[in-house]
Amino acid sequence: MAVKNQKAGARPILVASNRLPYTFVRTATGIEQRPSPGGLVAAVEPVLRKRGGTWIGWPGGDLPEGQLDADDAGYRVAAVEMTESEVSRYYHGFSNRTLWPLLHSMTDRARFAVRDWETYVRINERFGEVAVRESDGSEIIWIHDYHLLLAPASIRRERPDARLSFFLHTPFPPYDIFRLLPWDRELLRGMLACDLIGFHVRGYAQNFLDCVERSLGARVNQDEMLVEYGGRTTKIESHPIGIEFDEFEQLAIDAPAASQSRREQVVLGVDRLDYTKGIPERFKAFERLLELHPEHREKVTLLQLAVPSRSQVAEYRNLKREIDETVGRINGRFATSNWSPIRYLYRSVTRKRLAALYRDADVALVTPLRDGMNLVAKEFVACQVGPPGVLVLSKLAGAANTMREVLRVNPYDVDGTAEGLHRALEMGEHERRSRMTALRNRERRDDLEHWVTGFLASAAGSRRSLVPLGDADFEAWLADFLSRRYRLALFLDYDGTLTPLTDHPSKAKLSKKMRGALEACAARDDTDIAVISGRAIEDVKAMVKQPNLTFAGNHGLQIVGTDMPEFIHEDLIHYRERADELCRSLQKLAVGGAWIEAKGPTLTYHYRAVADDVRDKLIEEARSIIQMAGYQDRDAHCAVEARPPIGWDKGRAVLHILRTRYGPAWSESVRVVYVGDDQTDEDAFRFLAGLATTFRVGSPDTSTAATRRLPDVSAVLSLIDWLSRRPESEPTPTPASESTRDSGHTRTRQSTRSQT
Ligand code: ADQ
Repeated sequence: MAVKNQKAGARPILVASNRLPYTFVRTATGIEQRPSPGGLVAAVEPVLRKRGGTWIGWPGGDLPEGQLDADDAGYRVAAVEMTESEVSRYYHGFSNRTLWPLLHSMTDRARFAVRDWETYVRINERFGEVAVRESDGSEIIWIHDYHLLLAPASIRRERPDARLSFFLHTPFPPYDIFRLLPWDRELLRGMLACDLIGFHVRGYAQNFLDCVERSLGARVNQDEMLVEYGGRTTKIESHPIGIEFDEFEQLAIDAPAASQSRREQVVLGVDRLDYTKGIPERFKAFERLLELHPEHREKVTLLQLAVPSRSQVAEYRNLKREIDETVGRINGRFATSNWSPIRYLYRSVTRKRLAALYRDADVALVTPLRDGMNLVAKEFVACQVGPPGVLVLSKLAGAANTMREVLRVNPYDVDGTAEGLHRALEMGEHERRSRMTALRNRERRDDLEHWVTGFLASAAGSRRSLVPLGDADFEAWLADFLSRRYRLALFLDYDGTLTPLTDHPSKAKLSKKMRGALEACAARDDTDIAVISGRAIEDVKAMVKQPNLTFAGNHGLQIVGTDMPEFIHEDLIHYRERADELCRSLQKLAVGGAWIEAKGPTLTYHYRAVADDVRDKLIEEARSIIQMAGYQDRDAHCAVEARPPIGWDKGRAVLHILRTRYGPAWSESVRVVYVGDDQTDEDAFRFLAGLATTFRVGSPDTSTAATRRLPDVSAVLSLIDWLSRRPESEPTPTPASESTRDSGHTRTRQSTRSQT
């Protein structure tokens, strides 16, 4: 699709944000186009005007499809349509009632509703579809903000090579807060589909790195701010947003002078009406100022502008009421016949008017309880073209990270904020000028253009990747866990873990290197290896061909180990004949490349070679035959497994091995590492949660209960190789090994070897 106004040399941009820069509202005279409120539009719209491209977003409800016309803007716009109920669940619901408070660390305000989440998923998919439709593949796709955390993944699925970047305008909270969200991992995975993720400040970026490492098991390099997940590397950067400094400054210069000479000092507050902005707390601090410093009475006025925002959400309506009441109370308490302490305007004003108010204010009181950045602080500074005013800024706004010369306050500390305000009102001209000059110089330099250019240069720049997984990673992940006191019990799945997946199980042979690493690891006195597979036990033994290992076949229904008695699940006997019968019934579906792997008491229906158009039908029939035969059907890689419904899985098999080998107190002497790539390994990951370090191989798009991820079989090889070279453990007799000996089950290899 052609892109208008594209500047020579610069890649076109496709911006996706919840709102289009204009909201289309049906009025008595037709459809009216109104600028959308908020910092995002103020920040990004001028960029598209300059560079050209496409903006996709929600037009605001009243726009019939195909009627969008923003030609004047100089860039294309494409609407993402939503029904009223979708707006209610995706926007008012999940975005504003769940994510907004959570991202601002206001956990007690966050509401979690499954249906809101489901709609959020659907709308993000829709954004993805429109982006894919509008993109010709050459653009930098730039997705904005918390409404669209999943959209990158849906674009990436269709466009594996897209240049995808994301900027979050809110804070990103610490791990302990983000993980309250029942869908935290899905959102993190959605974001990691990007090549670049930008945050306002480094602290938010670090919180994000912490979350992806701890919640997803992604590989993170904190120094280089890189994340590797599912074979893709994402750069994480901080890009503090700026404002159109020159434009605000000019508006302030041009604005008409105030009509009369003022006798009062003016303290200005400008915000969207939002509980994160700390408006009631600000009023209370102002009230405290009047209590502590009565000399300001009748001499200072607080002028508060608030743009109406999210009034469909009950909390915002309640906030409005609270603010109205607080203003009434304070004015009632202090007003005199010719002075009201607070002037409160609940409406939007033009930029021109705003610039004049900024210019003429003596103090800007910007006290959010939490804010991604806060543009008001910067706009105030840009408009200080006359005698300089003072900026009192919350330390909890992102802006406080760079705007060092402000008077910093903690908005939760009412007395402290009142004192900060007092100091601002009393500050002498020299100090005001020194502080304001430094602030203005920085904001002039780090303006909006600087932010956009910096972000887009990074988005267009070369893709980075982490150095291949290696010893340093394993050292960091496992060295403490495997401290020298413990033996290692290493559990390994076979297909997809020790060998890459192949089109037929017989082709999945161990590589020479993998065989060597396994041998080296198994040769250690302090390490026991068990291979645990869905294959029949004889089959997996024949593939691995190594003595001294334990083998578990049929997902652990059968186990043979050098140091333990053979195990066959007692209920299996009932299933041998039934499995033969099931095999016969399924034979009729062994067509078009499908085939049946008979594994004694279980079997697998393989459909990897089956053509797409008949696949679903065959799978459905196979499932139904398996269920009719009284078996459980389970998904495997291009296959359906038929498993006896006897409540046994890889997790239980692992526990059986551990208890039999090392006794019931095994966890005091043994450390468990489990590596697998399959759905059936998830049983073990869940079972071993808290008891082992578990690794899921591949499959970045599926959720996992494993502690960490490994991208592929070669990473498994590096892990086993590292395990074979790690420092020897120094085993000491433990109660666990005593009880093992006493119980007569078996002896640990450690005691066996020390006797030889
Ligand atoms: P917002 O939460 O919307 O932005 P903020 O950065 O303060 O907050 O921007 C508000 C914008 O609205 C400013 O440009 C301001 O001039 C304008 N505005 C406020 N009150 C107004 C009024 N009464 N009339 C007219 N205009 C008014 C989100 C994040 C912020 C982040 C921005 C940009 O929450 O932390 O700074 O995005 O990334």
